[in-house]
Amino acid sequence: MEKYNEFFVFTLSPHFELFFFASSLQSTDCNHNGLDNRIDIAAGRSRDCNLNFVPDECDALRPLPAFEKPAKYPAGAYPRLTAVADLDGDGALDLAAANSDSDNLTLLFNDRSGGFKKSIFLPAARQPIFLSAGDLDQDGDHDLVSASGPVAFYENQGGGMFLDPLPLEGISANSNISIRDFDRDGLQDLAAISFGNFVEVFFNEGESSWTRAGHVFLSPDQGYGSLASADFNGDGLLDLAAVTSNSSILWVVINEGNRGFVKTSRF
Ligand SMILES: [Ca+2]
Ligand SMILES: [Ca+2]
Ligand SMILES: [Ca+2]
Ligand SMILES: [Ca+2]
Repeated sequence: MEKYNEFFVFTLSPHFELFFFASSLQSTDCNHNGLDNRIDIAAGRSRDCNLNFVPDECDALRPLPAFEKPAKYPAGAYPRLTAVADLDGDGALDLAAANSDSDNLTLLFNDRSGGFKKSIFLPAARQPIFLSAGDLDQDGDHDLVSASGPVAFYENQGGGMFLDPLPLEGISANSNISIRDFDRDGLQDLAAISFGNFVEVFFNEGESSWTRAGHVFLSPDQGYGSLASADFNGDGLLDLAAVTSNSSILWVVINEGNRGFVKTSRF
């Protein structure tokens, strides 16, 4: 399999930002027919196929977004998934990547001028593939968690300085890890797909203590998994959507409260 050892980061052209700035100042009668854009559309004088409240004839005049040439930053061997979070607490989003063949992480701190500072490398647990960011120890900064196989915790000491990986005993994952507060107790929990194709949720009890719950079997199809969390049924509790690489099914796993989850639908 082809390996990559560089990050490519695309940034929007400053001309695009200028365009948005200019467009915010322009008349709301973009086609100059004497009617405000919204009235124009509501009256049926103009069509608005993309529902952006701008007559389609004006959309056609808009330039397409332009991207600068990609910037390249060194990474380790076979970088896999990335996490995006403000790791050094300066208010700008940073990047981290899991390098599965060099057993390390690459950190790229945002230089706040459209680029990133020099790559920093951290030792990692064995063959990290998945990487997520979240404040697992409730001290206000984003920590990192890597998988697959053993799940490891990288404590942010502040300012983007991380401790060496600490295995999270009893937790394994064959997917990305969703870090959210699933039981709404103020502590960030972990959800992942296990090697047996179960959705597992590990509830954070504080002080590096975890309770395993939400043991929901997906299907016999093995393979890397991927999870996303959101409140799909609008009851205020975060639910999960799950897929595995050897299946063509998207599962929705509903959070029933009291740390209970149930598989409800497949697509
Ligand atoms: Ca930052
Ligand atoms: Ca933290
Ligand atoms: Ca929680
Ligand atoms: Ca819900």
